[in-house]
Amino acid sequence: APETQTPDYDAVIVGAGFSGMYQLHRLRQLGMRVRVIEAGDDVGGTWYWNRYPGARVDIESRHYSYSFDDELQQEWDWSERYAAQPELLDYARHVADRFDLHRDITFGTRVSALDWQDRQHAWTVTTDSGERLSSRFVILATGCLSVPQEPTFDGLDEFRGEVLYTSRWPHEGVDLSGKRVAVIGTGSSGLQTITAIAPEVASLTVLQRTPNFAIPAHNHPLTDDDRAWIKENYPQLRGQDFESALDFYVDDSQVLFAEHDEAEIDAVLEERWRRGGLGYTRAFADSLLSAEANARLADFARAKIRERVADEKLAQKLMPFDYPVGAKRMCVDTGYFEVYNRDNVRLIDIGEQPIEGFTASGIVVRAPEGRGGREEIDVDVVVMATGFDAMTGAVDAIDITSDAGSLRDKWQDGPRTYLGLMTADYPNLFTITGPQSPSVLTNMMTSIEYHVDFISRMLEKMTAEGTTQVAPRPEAEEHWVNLTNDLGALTLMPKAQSWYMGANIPGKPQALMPFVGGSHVYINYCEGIVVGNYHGFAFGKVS
Ligand code: NA7
Repeated sequence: APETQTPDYDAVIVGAGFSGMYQLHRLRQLGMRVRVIEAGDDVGGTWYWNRYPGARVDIESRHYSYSFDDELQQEWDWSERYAAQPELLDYARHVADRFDLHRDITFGTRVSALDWQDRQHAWTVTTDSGERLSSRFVILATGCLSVPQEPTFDGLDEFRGEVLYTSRWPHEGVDLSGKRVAVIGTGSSGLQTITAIAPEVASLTVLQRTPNFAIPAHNHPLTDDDRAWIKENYPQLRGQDFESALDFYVDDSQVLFAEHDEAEIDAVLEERWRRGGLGYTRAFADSLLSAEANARLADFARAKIRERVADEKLAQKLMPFDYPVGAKRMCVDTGYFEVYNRDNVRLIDIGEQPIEGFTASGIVVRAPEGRGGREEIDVDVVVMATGFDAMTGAVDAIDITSDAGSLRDKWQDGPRTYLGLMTADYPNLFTITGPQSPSVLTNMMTSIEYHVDFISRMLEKMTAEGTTQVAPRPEAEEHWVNLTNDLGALTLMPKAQSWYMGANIPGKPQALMPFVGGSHVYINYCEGIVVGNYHGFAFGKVS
């Protein structure tokens, strides 16, 4: 083909979750020719795949929903304070119908490779169905928690029961009632699954590697009055979200721990606990900076576990001691700890009783201390709630190449980006909520909308100017990488073996992946860059 040929598309978007859907809508508004390629058979991303029992968003729906269209937010009724997965999937489908998105989405197809053609200023996009197409821009809307971690265990292949992953839950046909079930993993997915299934299964064995902090959700159905209030106040609520450190308003404290007198501290924490949810760590301005402040938050949360679990030894096992609150993703629960007061539920701390492997009929763990030998736990179903290759996993899953070589090689010691949006030497390639942006610490919806708008504004400017290529300048990227790492090092975040650090994936480089300076700071920084005529980005034209 002649080298001056116009690419097939102006933009290819990878993924039709909440990022890809909104990005498609925005680029259509600019009159661009867009194709979305989605691995699943429907829209919804996270909420398409993660259908396990009890799956629910842990940020209130009035924050965790699109703000970009007032009619959309006025017409949609949330049934609960925190929407459950089926309702979120319905919402995604509603948005797709409302904006007629389906016609530009290819479902059931994965992008396997992206190769930059420097002379044409276009990407060659290869899919797993063998299709090849060319596109001026590629936008990875592939999600931060979308590539499951599937740990291997000795003998797993021999196990004759069912193995289910929370992250790839079957669309139908699962009935756990009356079955003997084991759950491996006690992150958000594990906690939600355990809480939901405990009352219906015959027996539930929870295999816990690391206990988690969980803050009550205080979920409840919304009344008509609640909904009317939310709809009336959306303009103000959304405005507050975009100005908040977490991209959802939780009344961030501006007061340092040391500025409180002793009597106030418990009252402050009790008040945060009463409100519930992820705003707990915003109780002090320095909760994630001061070890002393953090220790107090941790003590308080542990005391709550003690109150909720009847057996003191069991409560002790459920308490996190080894890492700061917030340095691993906190969970938001609806009766999790109380589950352990049930007769049909057993906790196995795999620090004490490591998993030795599987047999045809169950899991083998080391026997409890003092007893020697091994113990076999017979189960019908094993649920793996073992997490994801976070932030970089979905980017690295695609073979991305340019004249500079492979992006996997460039990122082998950890991600290198400018603003979490682009990476030097790979022009016209964007990551929505990419590594080194604040996203996984924030309300994804707001973070997504900000990134989509940023990208769309940039492409609009390029179209107006007739430029065909953009990439970060290496020195701008270097600066951003250093800034992100330096900020991270000031916090308590590196003190946990977390997926934020890449620590959950064997062999993954250890680097704090999110930008921890707060979303409000990040947005202001990015807006400064826009005002500075996209400082740090270099634009070019096909010659
Ligand atoms: P998470 O938070 O990564 O949780 C995964 C859990 O699985 C966690 O408790 C892990 O223990 C455990 N795990 C992982 N691998 C193993 C092996 N090999 N053996 C035993 N236990 C293991 O994922 P989730 O899906 O729960 O939540 C992801 C995000 O979704 C969440 O943070 C919210 O943002 C929503 P570990 O802590 O690594 O010791």
